[in-house]
Amino acid sequence: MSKSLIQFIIEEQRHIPNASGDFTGLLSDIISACKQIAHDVNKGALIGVLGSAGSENIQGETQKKLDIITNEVFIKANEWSGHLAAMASEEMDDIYEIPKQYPRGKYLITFDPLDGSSNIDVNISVGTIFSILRCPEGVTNPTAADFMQPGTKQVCAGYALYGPNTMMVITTGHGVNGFTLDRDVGDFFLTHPDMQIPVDTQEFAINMSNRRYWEEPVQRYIEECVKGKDGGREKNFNMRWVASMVAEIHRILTRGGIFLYPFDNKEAGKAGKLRLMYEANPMSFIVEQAGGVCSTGRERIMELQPTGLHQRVPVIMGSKNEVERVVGYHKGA
Ligand code: AHM
Ligand code: MG
Repeated sequence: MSKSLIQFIIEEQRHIPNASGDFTGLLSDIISACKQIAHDVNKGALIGVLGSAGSENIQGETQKKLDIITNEVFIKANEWSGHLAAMASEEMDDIYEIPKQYPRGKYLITFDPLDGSSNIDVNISVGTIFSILRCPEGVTNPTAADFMQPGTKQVCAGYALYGPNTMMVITTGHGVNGFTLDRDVGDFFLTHPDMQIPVDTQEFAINMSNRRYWEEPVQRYIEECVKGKDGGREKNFNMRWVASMVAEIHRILTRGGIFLYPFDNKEAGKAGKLRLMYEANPMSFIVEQAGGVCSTGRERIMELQPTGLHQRVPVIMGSKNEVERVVGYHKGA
């Protein structure tokens, strides 16, 4: 039988001097949350969780019932055990302080409890994304400012994908490993060791309906992909758009590809759609660890100094040679 996710993490932590077991405990709570979310997503209409909640989040997006339920599940699974000092979620305006009755720990977590939730009512894959940071030394009552750490400071990042199989894919900075949930046993087992993104690809993912809002370098790149061999490229391209970043990045980790949610001028003051702390940074950590490249077009995503919990950034990530080509176009190559 292959390794369980917890066995894998414990063995990985043995190589870290003075590891206290806190991190393993935290991962175990995250796994419990993802198993519960997998259950709720899987039952869907049977337990009455589909549809809109009739509220909006801080970003003005309509919340689904499951956005709220899964946010609550994630918090309840993680607040009690003393591993976290605070949490921040895409679905909450401010940081979540650990309630006074529980001990506070040395980690911070940011998460998107149900990414791609516009897909939930149509029974298409969704996911949970998380990123773990260290709480700054000596801080016992963290504020949002303590979360403003660049992606290079992440201790761990991962996602759960609720698709035909439920999977968890994680990195702690030593490669990327994928685990599949065996529902009969109730545990995740290593099924996709050392995931690697091929450097070349013939598959791109972008929401083409935003085309008129993109900047020139992205217009040029996508135009070339669409024209393929008839437009100056050496190969033809295929396109995919699930509208679930987790599913999209999982496909890229599995068979390569380039994913773009680039800068657009659709709405003043927004630099694209995806959020640095909940989506761009954790996915960048995973993609880079699998040999991919992640950029805004102008900077490496993980080197950005965050300025706000819900900050949006342009995202271009995936197979190295294609991402580097788009970055080159931004430099005027
Ligand atoms: P969400 O966190 O509100 O679900 O939004 C993020 C999702 C990503 O998973 C996906 O890549 C993107 O939004 C899809 O956007 P669009 O609706 O433009 O296709
Ligand atoms: Mg999201």
